[in-house]
Amino acid sequence: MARKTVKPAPIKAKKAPAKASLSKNGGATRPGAIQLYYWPTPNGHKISIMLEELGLPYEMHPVNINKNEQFAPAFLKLSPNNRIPAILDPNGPGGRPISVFESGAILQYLGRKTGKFYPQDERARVAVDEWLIWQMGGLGPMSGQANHFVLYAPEDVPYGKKRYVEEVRRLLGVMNTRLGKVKHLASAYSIADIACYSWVKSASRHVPLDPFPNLAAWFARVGKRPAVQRGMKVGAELRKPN
Ligand SMILES: N[C@@H](CCC(=O)N[C@@H](CS)C(=O)NCC(=O)O)C(=O)O
Repeated sequence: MARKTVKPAPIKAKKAPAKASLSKNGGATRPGAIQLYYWPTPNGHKISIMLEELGLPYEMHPVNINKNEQFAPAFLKLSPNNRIPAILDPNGPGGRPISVFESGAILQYLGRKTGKFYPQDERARVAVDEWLIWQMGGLGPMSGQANHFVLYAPEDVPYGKKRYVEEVRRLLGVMNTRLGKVKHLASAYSIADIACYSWVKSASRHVPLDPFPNLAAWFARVGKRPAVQRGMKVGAELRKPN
């Protein structure tokens, strides 16, 4: 593992804004290290898993979304949608720095940069893109809404709970059917599997995986990968109460 957590974070919260600005290299302490702006959530885990899979040097900057740090002007320059994750790669195209927001775009960027987990063959790439976009537009947002209504909504909204939990169940069924035909979503292990893993884990809090044996087998198989285990642990300490 080539990760380092950089403290203090170069990001200041909305409520205590921002003399802080990001330097050209995003606050890198090691030359060339990818700067990961992150909180340990399912969307954050996609990128920590990918970086662990790639073995690239990276430095993690916590952006505490419980303290509104995602609204800090310095962070918005990297991630105008005020959401984690985002990365800054000091060695982007042409050897110049590049920042990327949106977890799907980050996975594709890192896949293209390294030639790993994102095949160049067009048919294989289309399959990866299909399941990646399926995760970005379906499994992620619907599981996020299910989490909201089941765990965090300030009032009990049975209709919201039912609507999103049932949609998550439907999506897990779609994945189960696919995984009855192929070992991984796009046949070979790819950024599509990386994108889905943390969201299936999250969804399994509301919808047990037992009725979906192909999905459960995939979840166990992917979860055994050492890089997935390391990626899921990145920043776990940040969640602990002070
Ligand atoms: N489509 C975005 C979604 C990112 C997202 O929703 N991130 C959450 C954490 S999982 C966040 O930053 N939430 C902060 C907020 O809601 O203000 C992506 O995939 O990068």
